[in-house]
Amino acid sequence: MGKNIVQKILDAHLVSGKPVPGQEVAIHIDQTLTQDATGTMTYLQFEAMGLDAVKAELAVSYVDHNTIQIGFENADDHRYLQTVAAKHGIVFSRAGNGICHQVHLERFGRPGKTLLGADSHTPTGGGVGMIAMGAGGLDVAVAMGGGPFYITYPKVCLVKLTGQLQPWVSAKDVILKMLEIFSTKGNVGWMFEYGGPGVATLSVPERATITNMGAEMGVTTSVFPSDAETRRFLAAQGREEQWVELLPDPDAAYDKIVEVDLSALEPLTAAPHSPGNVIPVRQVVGMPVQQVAIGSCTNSSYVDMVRVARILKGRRAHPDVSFVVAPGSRQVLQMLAREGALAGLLDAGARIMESACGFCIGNSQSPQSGAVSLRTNNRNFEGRSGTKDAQVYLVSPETAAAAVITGVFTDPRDLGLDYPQVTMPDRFFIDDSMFVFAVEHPEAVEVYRGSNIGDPPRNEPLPAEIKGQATIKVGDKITTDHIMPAGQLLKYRSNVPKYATYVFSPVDPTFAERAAANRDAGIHNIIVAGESYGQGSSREHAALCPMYLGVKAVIAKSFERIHIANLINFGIVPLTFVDPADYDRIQDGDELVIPNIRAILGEKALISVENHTQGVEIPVEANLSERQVKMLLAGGLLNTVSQK
Ligand code: MIC
Ligand code: SF4
Repeated sequence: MGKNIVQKILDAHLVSGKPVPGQEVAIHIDQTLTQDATGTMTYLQFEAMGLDAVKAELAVSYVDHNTIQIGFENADDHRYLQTVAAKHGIVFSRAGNGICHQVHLERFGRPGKTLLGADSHTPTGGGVGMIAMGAGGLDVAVAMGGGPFYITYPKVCLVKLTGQLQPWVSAKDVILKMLEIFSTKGNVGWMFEYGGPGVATLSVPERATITNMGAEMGVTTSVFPSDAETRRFLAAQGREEQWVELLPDPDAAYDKIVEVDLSALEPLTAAPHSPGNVIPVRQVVGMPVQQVAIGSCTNSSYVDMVRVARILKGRRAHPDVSFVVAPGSRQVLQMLAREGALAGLLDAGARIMESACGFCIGNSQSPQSGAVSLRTNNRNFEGRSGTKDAQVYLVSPETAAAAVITGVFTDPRDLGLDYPQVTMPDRFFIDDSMFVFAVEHPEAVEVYRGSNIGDPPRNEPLPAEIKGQATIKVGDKITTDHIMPAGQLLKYRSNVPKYATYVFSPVDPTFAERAAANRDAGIHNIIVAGESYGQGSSREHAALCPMYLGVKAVIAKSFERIHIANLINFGIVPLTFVDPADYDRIQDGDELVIPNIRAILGEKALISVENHTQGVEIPVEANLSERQVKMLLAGGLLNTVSQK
């Protein structure tokens, strides 16, 4: 039988394992990327593992998250990143060059290749026909050193696109429609492959908007074919020779097929506080809006920005709306500046931000209390904007621009304007001077370590039994932003003891102190959670910092892919309730014992959790590969790699 695109790329990169859905396989990684917020820990771990030169074809280190630089911490981290990159042969993308996913797509994304990134939106690269996946920094460090990446061989869903987008409806509405269909949970173990006649109507940046937000559904990644449109994009980026055609075989099979008629879509929005709360814009028309923020790795391409500029041409931002624009890359910003669209945005009253993550990660532009904020980014988790009671709605650039003019939620089709026809240019403005490529004498480079940078902490081997407390019990869909918030705290990413004092602070500000006290008294901490634990970001700090506080196990109804891998990488045992109803048989603070865990972990048998407070025994299971069991016994990946 023929192969689909996912199978073609994965099978060409298979290192070991059987390409059967549900089985663990090892995949060779061609390219890696990191950003500064995950990057410092990635490279510290790369160094701690004793890995020397980079073996991946290409490794790029971006600085895009922590560019606020209030205090010395961010700038010190940037210097560490630049020097460690120079020493090991990593391409360094300087602050100001743009958001990692946007820039990587522009300058390095290649059809048919694999990309592993220490950021959950790495699947943006699927827009150009690569298998691009997010992972924790430790996994990226291993891949940089030439080691394989382990995934569950995916089930593949074909998303058959038909028809054509109508004026004022754009790629963001396609992915919001997908989120309406699939929601943010229950998709672990799947990859999405886009196909059908509608594909040819979408440019690569539009495709990238769609694959970017696949992350919100929890799929491992999403991929588009590499076709004539892909070739046109690469040619416009001066890289046509890197094009290869990549289509499914005519008799390719899929585990599921869904059809989305592009012609039938309308402007959509994800209402607070989940990207899965999708409703039509027309349901909220008229709601006053206090902030509009356009940018992020989802919607900050040249076409997105020019379209907004054209819609706003000759118009002004409503006086009640704070209007923020962050072009996704220096390339986009330079083109806007050279072609005059930037002046148009300024005329309209835009507050132009650096080409960086900025408002998306809540480290700037927090809206006023209780504000309705329309944003073109991909996540609207409660408090992520930096304002706990803000109401963040995720929208397309068109819907965002409409609200800038009117000051209220507006279906852009009701503006009564002609839809500005903006197409991808035949040639982008290319200037790679903000990259630092290989230096001449890497051995002579001295790695700079500011006082904010500490050694990555290591776990101890798994104890014979876990004996402690349900230190916290949380509900469904707990995101890594709940576990380890970012925003203003981002500057502590390289300083685990400090950052760890904020674990679970949005949910229970007493957690970190209680957990540390337990740890110091020899009491193990156990987290109890509902469905889909660990949604969202790839940040390994959501496992690393709890590990530092003495968390030994998480018992949940279900886990998200990247987070469960991070827990195992740091030696925290992920356990799943056999009967989800047993979640109700553990209360906050209960005394729990998991006897003999070390001996039975690899036996694929049921594991019993004794709840001494309630006097019950609860069966749980650990679905682990042999490799994962070894890692947990050793107390994490860092210990197993160093043992080798
Ligand atoms: C995010 O969008 O949540 C982030 C910030 O980019 C994270 C990475 C991080 O926490 O550093 C992600 O998506 O993985
Ligand atoms: Fe940056 Fe936001 Fe994209 Fe994360 S989702 S990489 S914070 S722009």
